[in-house]
Amino acid sequence: MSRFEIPANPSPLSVDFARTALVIIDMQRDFLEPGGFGAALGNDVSRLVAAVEPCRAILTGARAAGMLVIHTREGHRPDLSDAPPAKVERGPADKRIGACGPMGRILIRGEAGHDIIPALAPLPDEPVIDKPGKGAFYQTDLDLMLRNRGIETLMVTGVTTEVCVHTTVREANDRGYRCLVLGDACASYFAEFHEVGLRMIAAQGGIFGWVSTTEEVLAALAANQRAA
Ligand code: TIU
Repeated sequence: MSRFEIPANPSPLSVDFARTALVIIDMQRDFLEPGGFGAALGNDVSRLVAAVEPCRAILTGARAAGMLVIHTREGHRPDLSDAPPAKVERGPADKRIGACGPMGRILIRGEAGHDIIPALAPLPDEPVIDKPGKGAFYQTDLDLMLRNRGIETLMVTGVTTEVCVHTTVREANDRGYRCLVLGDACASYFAEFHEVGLRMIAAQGGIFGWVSTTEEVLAALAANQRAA
């Protein structure tokens, strides 16, 4: 038996772990460390540190349970051919996507800043989705990957709550996936956007999904392990 009821907002969610994937959004050095894309946008990147330990805990739990784990990275080809000019041409030229920073070219695949932070490094058999946009479904094979494995529920974590997490949850909602967002495993550069972003997901009876915590899911995974 792998079906468990997870306490969540706005209501408990019945989850079949065999048909659930953990999706960790953009826990990249470019967003979490000084000198990357997040900092170039004028943000205090230290605000995202809060999500690291919860992400690590749920990643460990998901791996132990044999769940599908998917990592995403936002970034672009070195020639910027997949980067819309409207996205690139913002802010001062020396801080734009493709400009050179202390972790290499900003938000460019293959550069040090584009890597996922070492604490959450993907294992060789865990798919990594490289996405050119905010949403993990846009111009990627994520939907195909999930459907091939019969996934119906996504546990979503990562950064930032109101940007790439929100966009991905909205895309997933429209494609028929149930989304369980682990609020403590997400973070934003803006405390109020994080809080309101989570509220927006669960409002109106769960208009985009459900919001829970790492602790609640780890408790259910432990019960799942005992039942196995
Ligand atoms: N700026 C910001 O909050 N986020 C992004 O640009 N990308 C993601 O959220 N990953």
